Amino acid sequence: MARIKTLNEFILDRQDDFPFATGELSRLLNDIVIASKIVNREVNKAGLANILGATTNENIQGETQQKLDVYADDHFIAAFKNGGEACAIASEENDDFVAFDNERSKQGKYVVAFDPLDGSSNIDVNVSIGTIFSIYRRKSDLGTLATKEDFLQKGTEQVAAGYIIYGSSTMLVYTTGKGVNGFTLDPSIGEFCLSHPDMKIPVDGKIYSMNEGNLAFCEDGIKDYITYCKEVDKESKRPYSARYIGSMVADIHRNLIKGGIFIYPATSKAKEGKLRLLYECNPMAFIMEQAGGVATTGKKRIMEVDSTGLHQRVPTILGSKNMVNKLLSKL
Ligand code: AHM
Ligand code: MG
Repeated sequence: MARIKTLNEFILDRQDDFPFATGELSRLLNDIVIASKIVNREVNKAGLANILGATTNENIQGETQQKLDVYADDHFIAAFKNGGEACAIASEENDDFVAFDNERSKQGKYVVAFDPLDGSSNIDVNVSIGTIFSIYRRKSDLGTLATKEDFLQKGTEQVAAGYIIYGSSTMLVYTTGKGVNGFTLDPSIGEFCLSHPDMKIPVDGKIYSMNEGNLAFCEDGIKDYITYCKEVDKESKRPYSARYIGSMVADIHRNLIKGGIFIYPATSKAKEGKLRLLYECNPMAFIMEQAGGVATTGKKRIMEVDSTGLHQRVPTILGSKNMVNKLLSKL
């Protein structure tokens, strides 16, 4: 029988993969794992516990927060605060970043930006959702309170990034810049186990993922590409399949495994698109590039976009190299 490798064993084996490795980053990842297991437990019983449905609060972007969003946010923040390896966090659910004001956390070398429950409008209908995280080394001095500048770094500065998908099974996928590895939660032992070593996105694919309801508001290059996806051409295996869950983590996870392109472009209604650079696009771009794919705004590499605000949005195109390059040729 093949020996199962747990995430903890994997991290110990690959300690040298962690930039500036002295164990803190591994412990930080472990904090994420703990919080994700708690969130997973709640997500799994969302229909049972009286936790479904919207709160009356709106977050900074005017979206109604779901109770599970708040629950997930609280648990991830608590894990980071108690862990002591992060000096501050920024999340989709908080207008401003939160700097931890205790002596241990102030010595933390890292800041974490995260979306606690992405795709949360899908919670009520039992569709896959996810957590996305991005880790940076702080810029401010150790021992002081973290500052906003600690977060406003380019995606190229990320030291680790990943996502957890709460799907038909729960998986953690992450990178520290040495490839991408995926772990599936075995509920019987409560451990993430290595199930998808060294993930690579196929160079080509047959899936395009976009909210085509917005197509009328997109620039011509995007419209041309979507027309191209639907054209019949046996040699290039078109028409492609349209697959759009509306949960970024699930759409990207599928395309990462099967090959495909994910597009959330700028529209005349949303000039910068919808997705957030800091805690949605940069971490997914890091994973995509580490898996051999491409991540661009259409104009430049996502990870080279200057970071100007915690909730900054950017047009997002991610996926198989040949598909993204084809789209870029039309812009
Ligand atoms: P959220 O962070 O508020 O959940 O929004 C992000 C989600 C992504 O998961 C998904 O790709 C996108 O919004 C879907 O948006 P739309 O409904 O406009 O297609
Ligand atoms: Mg989100």
